[in-house]
Amino acid sequence: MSEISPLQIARASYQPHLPKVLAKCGPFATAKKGAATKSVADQAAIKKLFPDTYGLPVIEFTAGKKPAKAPKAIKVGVILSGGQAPGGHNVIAGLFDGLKALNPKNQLYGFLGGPDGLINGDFVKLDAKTIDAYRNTGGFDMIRSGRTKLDTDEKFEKVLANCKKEGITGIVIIGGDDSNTNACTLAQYLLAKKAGIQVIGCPKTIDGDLKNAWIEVSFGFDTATKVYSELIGNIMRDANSARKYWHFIKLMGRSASHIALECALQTHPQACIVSEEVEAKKFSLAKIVDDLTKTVVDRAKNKMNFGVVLIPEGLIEFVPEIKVLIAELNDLLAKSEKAFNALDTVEQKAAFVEKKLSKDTKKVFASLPAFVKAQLLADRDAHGNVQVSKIETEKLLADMIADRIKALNAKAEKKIKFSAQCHFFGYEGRCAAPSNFDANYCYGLGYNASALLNAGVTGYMSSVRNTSAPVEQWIAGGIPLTMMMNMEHRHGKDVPVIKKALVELKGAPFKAYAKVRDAWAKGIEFRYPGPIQYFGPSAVCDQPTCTLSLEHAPAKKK
Ligand code: FBP
Repeated sequence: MSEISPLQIARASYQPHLPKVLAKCGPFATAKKGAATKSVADQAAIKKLFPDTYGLPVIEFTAGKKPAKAPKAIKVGVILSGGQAPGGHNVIAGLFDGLKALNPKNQLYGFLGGPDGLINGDFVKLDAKTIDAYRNTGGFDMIRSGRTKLDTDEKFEKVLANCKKEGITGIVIIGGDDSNTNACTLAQYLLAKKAGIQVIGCPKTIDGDLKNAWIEVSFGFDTATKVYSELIGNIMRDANSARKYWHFIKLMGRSASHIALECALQTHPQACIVSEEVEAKKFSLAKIVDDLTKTVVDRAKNKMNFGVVLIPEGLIEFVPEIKVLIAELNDLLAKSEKAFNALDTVEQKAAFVEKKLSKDTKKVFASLPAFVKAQLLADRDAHGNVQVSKIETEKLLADMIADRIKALNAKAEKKIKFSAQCHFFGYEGRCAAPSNFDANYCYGLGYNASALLNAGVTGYMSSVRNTSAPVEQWIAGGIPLTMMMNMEHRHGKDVPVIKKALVELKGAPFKAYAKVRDAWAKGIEFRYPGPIQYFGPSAVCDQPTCTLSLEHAPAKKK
């Protein structure tokens, strides 16, 4: 094991707080069941696909008593699925502690490398020593993660066989919307097979797009946005000190702009593009560049040749004409894969696709700089989609603005100075040591999963709610996975999936930003959140995100 830093040593002894009911009754809390539920949309189709798990009630844990005799010992498997998010280890630690509180003989199996571990039967038995080494640490390195989908009967059969072999009767899947969609399908499959194996999901993703009326936030969002906001604040100080650069900062978030918006609310940049607004208002790339150029020019008139622009990673796919271009390219590359891959240079590849694109799209493609063309033509992900994190949107915008300024300067007497620096913040935040919020939230989600297993239910997502209040007031329970599902058209087929939560233009976080953005564009209203604090006054250490506070602000008394 490598040397442990002083902070890690101090942090290892942090005991996360649990929602009151779990702190008091442990995993023996009573599962109070509400009324039957329905899916967010497409009820008939979802009911047909999930006959055994559709309509399950919402669960809220209330006081319960430890039985005189410990429940029968069980074996449970856990996987981490998808992109890393701060707090994953604490979910496992909470689950481990909950299982041991139920019966010290309970065993937790960590399946390695995500879903692949479950499919291939590749696991480690997690013991107290291993768990202790990872408490309150970032990363997923305890059992690693993977992006393989658990989506076919063939894979489910292998999972079932591996569980049967080991005598595992519970599976906890820690993942995002896709992984929890798969958890829902697996739960239905195992019920139909009368396998006696429960499946519980836990909401993970820094992107913050796995949320709804019942799941207030996915874990990792709090820590990751705090890390990015610290870095953005540092850059703002630098920008305001040197007064010579415009910084273009792309922020992770595969589709939704929650991360960029949260960071904007924390730091007050000159501009933050919100992809959902771009799509709703059909802003073209030219319009986005024109608006940003105007901000640059207006500030230059006031001798402010500096500023900060935040750009969500998924932007490119929300710009209408580029969306069409990407769709055409995806189709084309899927159909002509062999011929395309046989070409050696990017120029040859670009010429090849240009011949096959529709008239308008060809113009759009031709207007893009060579490096973006190359990135758009690069390898697709496992699902045949362009990998947005590899497209340098920040550089694209900076270059296009530079061209506009050059054209203006050619005609103007007084020249505008414009010099850009580009950044991409993503991986920097995904494995940070979890903030107190994420440390508590994740531990609670894991511990709560053990209570759901004890309650004998399957097809649920572990839920900890009321999270903008102090931890003691958090509410523990379970939400039926089918409740979050709807039908979506993906890769030519209608499939059941958990509905992704994009930024809502009528939602409080976007409205809060829209109200102040013009003032931020003109002035120097930077806010410096500083680094995450793990020890110290609660006002500094336990701040929830602006997004959570705004979305779940307690109703004002009239
Ligand atoms: P999840 O949705 O799996 O949590 O992953 C989110 C994310 O961090 C995105 O923000 C980003 O686009 C993507 O993962 C990057 O994926 P990879 O780790 O495969 O490069």
